[in-house]
Amino acid sequence: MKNVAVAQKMNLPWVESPFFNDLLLKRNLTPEQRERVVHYNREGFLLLHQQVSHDLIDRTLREIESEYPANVGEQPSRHQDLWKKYASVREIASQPQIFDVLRLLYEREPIPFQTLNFKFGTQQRAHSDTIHFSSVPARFMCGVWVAMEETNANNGPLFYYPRSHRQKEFNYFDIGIEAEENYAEYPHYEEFMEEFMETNGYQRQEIHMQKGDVLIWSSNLVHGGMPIKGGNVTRWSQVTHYYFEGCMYYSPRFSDMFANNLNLRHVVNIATGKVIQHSENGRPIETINTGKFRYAVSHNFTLPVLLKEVFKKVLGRKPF
Ligand SMILES: O=C(O)CCC(=O)C(=O)O
Ligand SMILES: [Fe+2]
Repeated sequence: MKNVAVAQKMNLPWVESPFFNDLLLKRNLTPEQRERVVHYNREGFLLLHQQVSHDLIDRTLREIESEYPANVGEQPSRHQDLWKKYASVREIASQPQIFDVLRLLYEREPIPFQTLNFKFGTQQRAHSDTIHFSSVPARFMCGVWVAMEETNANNGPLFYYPRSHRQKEFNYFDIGIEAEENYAEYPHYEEFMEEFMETNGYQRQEIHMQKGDVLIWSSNLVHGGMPIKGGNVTRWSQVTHYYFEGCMYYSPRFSDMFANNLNLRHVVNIATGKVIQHSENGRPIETINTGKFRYAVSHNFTLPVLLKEVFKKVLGRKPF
């Protein structure tokens, strides 16, 4: 007789598992929890109304206001990791009720590791966050986007392609682009993603949210920001990116997967301030930081990787 428990055990979040329906039968969930996991599994995102208090949002806006100069021409399009400076940004990234939903979805401890604050719509083109933040095992990552004011057709609301998370996680190798050290290649990736979505039957959906609403998207859901139509209209928002414990965390954009050069990230848990240890199947993984890249030093032999980096540094070119 086949061993179902073993057959269905995969190194994936259960909400992303091909055995999701069977796994669901084994969970003892409330009707609301059930509805949430089913929706997340099928669509790749979850909209939660009124999750973050308006009081906290207003406090955050007051705190970060000085980061945005009055002269519109000098406005930074986004502020990364303001959590290091402002307790309120940290608080938005560490909301217990959101942690609970993430624990339900991923059944691992969430690790908020990056914040982005926006005053205006980003008008970002279609992408999946996995190109920036991936994990081993895969898909233990998600985005949590908090509306700090209403979004509408004018101020560049979010869009996503429902169910696109089920696609494979495209990396640069898949689409014939070399791993990079800057953003030069990134527009090619975005062009590919948009083209792929449009020619494979995915329908772009725009989402309008109220202040305090939260959108959780799965790591591989393709999304972006709509064009701003209303002139100088604001779209205050904060997104926090989360990993989950017990993984290796890397950036596919800077990695050469097949030469075992995973560009590992330096992950700090925003909620605790602690540096996160990379691990593989429960075993801690040590890392080497070459100044430019952080490599895994595991049970595998990684000297060639290191030598290659040294060569590159000394010669200013690749040795082979
Ligand atoms: O806020 C937006 O328009 C998009 C943000 C986004 O794609 C992200 O932070 O991953
Ligand atoms: Fe994104």
